[in-house]
Amino acid sequence: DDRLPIASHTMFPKGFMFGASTAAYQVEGGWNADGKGMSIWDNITHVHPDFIRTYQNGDVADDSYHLYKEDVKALKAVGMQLYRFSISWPRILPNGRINQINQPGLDYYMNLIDELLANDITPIVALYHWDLPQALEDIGGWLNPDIAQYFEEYADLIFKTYGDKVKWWITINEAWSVINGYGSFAWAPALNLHGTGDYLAGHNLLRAHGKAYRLYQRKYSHFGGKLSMAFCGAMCLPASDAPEDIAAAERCYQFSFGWFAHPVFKGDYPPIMREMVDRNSKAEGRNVSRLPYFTQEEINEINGTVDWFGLNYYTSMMTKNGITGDNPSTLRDTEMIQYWDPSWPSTASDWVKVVPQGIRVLAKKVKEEYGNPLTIVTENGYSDHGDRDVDRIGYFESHLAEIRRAIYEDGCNIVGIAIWSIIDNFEWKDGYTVKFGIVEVDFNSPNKTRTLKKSAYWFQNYIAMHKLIQ
Ligand code: PNW
Repeated sequence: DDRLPIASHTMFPKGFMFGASTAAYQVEGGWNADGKGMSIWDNITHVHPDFIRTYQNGDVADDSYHLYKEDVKALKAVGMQLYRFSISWPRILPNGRINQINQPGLDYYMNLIDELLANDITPIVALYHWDLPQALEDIGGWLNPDIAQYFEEYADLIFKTYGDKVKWWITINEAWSVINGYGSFAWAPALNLHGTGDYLAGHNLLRAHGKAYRLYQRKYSHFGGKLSMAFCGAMCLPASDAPEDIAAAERCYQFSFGWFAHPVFKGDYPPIMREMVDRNSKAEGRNVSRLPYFTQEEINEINGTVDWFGLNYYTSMMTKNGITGDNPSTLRDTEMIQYWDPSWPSTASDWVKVVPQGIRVLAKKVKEEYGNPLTIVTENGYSDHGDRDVDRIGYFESHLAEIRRAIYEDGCNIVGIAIWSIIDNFEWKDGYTVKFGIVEVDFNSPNKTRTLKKSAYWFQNYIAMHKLIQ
């Protein structure tokens, strides 16, 4: 068995892949270069600079639009085997629709992919990491049912252009984060339609994903690629052994990871979600549930549309039974109260506490819920203010240890990890002051100089040791 441990459980199985992630808006810059259109992040940061705590934006960022070869050099220097990046929809289709194609945008990603392949680095490509064309937001964005077809047409162009070179695809990165842009002020477009807009956006995200998956099956299956979504949430740990807290943690899981994973693996929303939102909607005097229904045709289209599980994990939350949150809201519908255990170390991100054991609990849950799917950890990382890189090493070492336990002791089918992130980048509302990179970027220098941190050298050794023994 070539998956047997090589040198005890301190090492990963043979063939385990190490890599790193980024996202277009967070690294590329070139916000209006060569015919790129506006995204909702260009728009919100320009119209409302105070939306970002530091009044910064992604106009230039790491300038990866011009310096992508430097990124590939950094990946290569560390020994990374995977690079997960995203394509900016408005860089390819400036108004979101297929009637106008921006050739320099297509060329940019072709050059990046070729550079990766020339360096033996496997690309994992996300079609959507939050930077919706503003022109589509102007007609409702993810609230508009037509977006599923716009997304399908965009996906068609991307699969056609890069399908022979890219075998690992993610349609939507973190639908659960995207919906928070509609249900809160957390991210663009910051509509704050809590308990309504979030469910509508989620519904159309799932419809869009289903259409893109079926399209690939119909037209591009000869390329042999594998499609996924990247799923996220904070892992929900029961606050006590009391059955009502265990049930609350289960609801929490189903209202985050389950919201999107259950439909794509099993055809429809988790039954508990259906039940709670329908019940609350009725109690509010609504004749239409705030959680939309799929037609039978949509269920058929969405059911069974992931070939692998993209698992994003940063942190966990203690969860107990109780009612809190705006009325209406997904939090209130879930009937839970959450808090951080005071013993969990903090990071520079207010929502990330260091809870390595959570990733093992999550991986086991994924195995049990969805039949042990092929899994890649598509994000995992630690933030600081440029001052705690040694703690970043501790974070990775402890999480990798839990992933090994998930593999060897729980039998989870995890075959790789792409950490967040290879380089410091634009951390959304936290601007550039919160840093996730294992490579430092000097944002004040004209050529955005990249310098390996200690954590990058740690990974370099770690990966080199695996290559040596394997
Ligand atoms: C990720 N959660 O978002 C994003 O994909 C990245 O773009 C981002 O830079 C990274 O986190 C660090 O912030 C997440 O609640 C948002 O568990 C929320 C959660 C997880 C990931």
